[in-house]
Amino acid sequence: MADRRSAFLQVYYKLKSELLEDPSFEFTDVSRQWVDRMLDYNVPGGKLNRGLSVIDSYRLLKEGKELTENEIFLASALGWCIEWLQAYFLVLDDIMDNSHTRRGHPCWFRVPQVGLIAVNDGILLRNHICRILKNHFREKPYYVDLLDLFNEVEFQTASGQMIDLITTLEGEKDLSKYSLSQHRRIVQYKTAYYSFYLPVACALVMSGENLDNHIDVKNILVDMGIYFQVQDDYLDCFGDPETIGKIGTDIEDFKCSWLVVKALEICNEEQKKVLHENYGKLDPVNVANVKALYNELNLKGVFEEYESKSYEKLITAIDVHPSKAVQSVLKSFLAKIYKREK
Ligand code: DMA
Ligand code: MG
Ligand code: MG
Ligand code: MG
Repeated sequence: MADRRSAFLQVYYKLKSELLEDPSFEFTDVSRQWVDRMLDYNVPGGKLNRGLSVIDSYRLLKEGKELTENEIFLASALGWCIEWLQAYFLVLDDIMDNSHTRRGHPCWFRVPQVGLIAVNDGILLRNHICRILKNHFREKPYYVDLLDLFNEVEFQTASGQMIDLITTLEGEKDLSKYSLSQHRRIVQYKTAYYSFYLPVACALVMSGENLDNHIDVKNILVDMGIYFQVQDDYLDCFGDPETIGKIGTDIEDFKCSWLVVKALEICNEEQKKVLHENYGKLDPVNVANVKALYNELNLKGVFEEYESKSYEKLITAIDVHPSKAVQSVLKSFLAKIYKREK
């Protein structure tokens, strides 16, 4: 396990050094150092689940055939493209969500001297994906499919971020618009495609598969991604900041979180009033009132029930898939996130 991670990280250093010598730009020492530090700060410090999943999935799709060194390198490079995509979205997400910490450190835009330069760094991170794909996949018959896949998924994610943000708009703070279907729509787009579908889709494309023939796999992965974001919403309030590496802001930000949707669903009129009066305010007293209400409603218990139900549903859906290799890909993915605490 530690070995896989360090082999994967070696590929990160190779890709980074190529980007720092990109012939299309005349780097100075200062600009090269900026990008170097920006990448180390934002790209490799997460769980790396998405990136490593490309290699795992590719291996499972090859059904026991030994992978060549080159295949491992290419799958790793695609894995890193997803980690780069994630870094790009997170750098910008933390600005928009007014977050404080990420992966146990201050958010990039909170680092002295960075500030809103982080916006352009986000754009650079996004551009690096195309540079990496061009450097290593340009001659492959599936190059266009990869570019198309990344473009599609980026569009879906950015659109999800948009609806996540516009549902919280000031001046029309109205909790009655928050429903499970609205929540589902937001998280399907902002999280599920890039976090779950994309790693497996990369492995499928590399194996020469046509993605149009794998809509059933996509549907299961999207459901898994929705479950994953419900966990994220839960951990935002109930997780340990030391473990998850970030301090929750969903209550302050008036987010359409799974927790508030569930609270609205089961609360009485009096409790609803408490929610309306306290949700979406920066004052810690208001935040504490919302959390007290969540405890009163036993949202932990409601979540645990949702968690085991989702798990069973996903396993049932996976078990009817005709391919054993695809089943293992999906089950290994699910095992990584079931009952996660970070
Ligand atoms: C994040 O949703 C989605 C993307 C595309 C980064 P979020 O704001 O709930 O994520 P986090 O809790 O990590 O800030
Ligand atoms: Mg956020
Ligand atoms: Mg967000
Ligand atoms: Mg969150």
